[in-house]
Amino acid sequence: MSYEKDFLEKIYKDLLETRMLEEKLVEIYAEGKVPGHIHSGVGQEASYVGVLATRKPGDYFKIGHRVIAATCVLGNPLDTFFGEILAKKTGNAGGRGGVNHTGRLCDGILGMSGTLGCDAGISVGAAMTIEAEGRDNVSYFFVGDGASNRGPVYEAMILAADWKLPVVFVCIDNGFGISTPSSYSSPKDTILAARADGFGMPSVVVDGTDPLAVYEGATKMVEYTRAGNGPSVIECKCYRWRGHFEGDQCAYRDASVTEKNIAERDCVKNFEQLLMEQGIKTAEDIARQRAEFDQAMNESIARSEAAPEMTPEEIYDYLYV
Ligand SMILES: Cc1ncc(C[n+]2csc(CCOP(=O)(O)OP(=O)(O)O)c2C)c(N)n1
Ligand SMILES: [Mg+2]
Repeated sequence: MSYEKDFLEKIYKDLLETRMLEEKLVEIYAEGKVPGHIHSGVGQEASYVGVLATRKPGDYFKIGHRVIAATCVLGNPLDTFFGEILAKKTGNAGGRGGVNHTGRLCDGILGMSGTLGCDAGISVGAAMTIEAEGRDNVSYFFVGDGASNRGPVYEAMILAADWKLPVVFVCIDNGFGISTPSSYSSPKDTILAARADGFGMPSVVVDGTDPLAVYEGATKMVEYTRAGNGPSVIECKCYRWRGHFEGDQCAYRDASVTEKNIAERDCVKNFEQLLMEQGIKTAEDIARQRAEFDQAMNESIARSEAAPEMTPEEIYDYLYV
């Protein structure tokens, strides 16, 4: 497939900013600025950016606990993003939730449950809204290889299939659910894709480190679902570069495999190479773009650090109606 320059530049911007945000989270966590924890999604960005490039206004999204920077691709401003991570009133959830709670309804980002997999039903509910209102939107449900094995995901899949609802189930196989290799938890090479046929859903399996391969595979599924044919499955194969959490020693995996993935499957580095080969960007353009976004992030972090925390009295706000 050939692409317009503008499209490639947009993909690069989303890819680069997602990477830089995920790296920044690691940095500020190491500096002791984050009161909660983070799950770094460095290395997995193309899986999100490629799928999200198929979106239209009015679509709904359930992201997850990793690659939360993808919410910024969808419109989450830097100040609400960092405000939430730094537990400030300016955050998406007023600083109550931290890493897992960067939802923003005005952008269609439905937030998430810390109880993984349960949100699948919310994505189905959002799809019911789309259907009731007769829109050609879709509801994207991102789920990890580990959480893909949970019962609520299958209840959601069968309901979406029976009612032909516009849900796109996106399985992000980053190789691990905490310390359990995905090859150990699934009897087949794929996870949701292997099971999709049982629900009467089409599926694609893509190299989740190649944004254009993800986009091409995702486009087939999203077009099918958007056209009213019912749900579909996209499975992105990528690799979790860092530990499950910051501080995880990763004693359960072979460091040379991780190093090989970082050296050969770096979606940002490989895409920069492509853009330079095609004469779309020079090394100087890339350095400038990186420096500008780094400055924007640092300014947002400084504003967020200066923002107020909620008061003890406000802790109970929004708990009861
Ligand atoms: C129902 C439930 N069980 C266990 C956990 C604890 N937990 C948090 S992240 C995680 C790993 C999930 O693995 P995967 O779905 O592959 O996502 P990844 O962390 O690799 O992005 C687990 C088990 C949880 N949050 N919810
Ligand atoms: Mg995983």
